[in-house]
Amino acid sequence: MRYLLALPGILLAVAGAALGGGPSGDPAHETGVPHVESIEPTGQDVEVEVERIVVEFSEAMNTSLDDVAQLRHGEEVVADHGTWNAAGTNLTLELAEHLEYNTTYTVFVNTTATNATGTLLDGDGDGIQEGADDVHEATFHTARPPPIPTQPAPLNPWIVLGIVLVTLLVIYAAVRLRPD
Ligand SMILES: [Ca+2]
Repeated sequence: MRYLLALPGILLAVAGAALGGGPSGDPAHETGVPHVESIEPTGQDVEVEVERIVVEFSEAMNTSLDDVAQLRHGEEVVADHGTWNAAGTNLTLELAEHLEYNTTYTVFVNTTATNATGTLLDGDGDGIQEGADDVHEATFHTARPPPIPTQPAPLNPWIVLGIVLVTLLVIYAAVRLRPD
């Protein structure tokens, strides 16, 4: 009986070990090979009023390069003005205008991006430098347009006329049938 009572606990312990006991999923990144840490915004329902895209790199980058990252809508490049933080790790793309509703945008980080010492970007973050194949891209989707407030439906003139006629008939009948 004691063993039976202990069984659920043993099963939980075994399941816990199976789920959590493996090696942690984050591959060790080679130091000195830059990769993209994060890109904001991300996900669905991004506000179209978003003013900037921020690309965070794992280390100080060569900030003198042009077009390190671009925001694209299909083949079209969205106009922006790129600025780096003092540490050279964050590239901010200030957008010239609002985005479109319900649209997928892609942030491309060019394979020509290098860190401050000239090492090319490991775009897919697998720790291996693969040259022109090592592109990094991330997508997000903008929110749907807000619903247009619906006007109350105008009254059908035939229904209005019908109501008026019926009312007049009722009044007429009431007057005619009134006992003297
Ligand atoms: Ca790679």
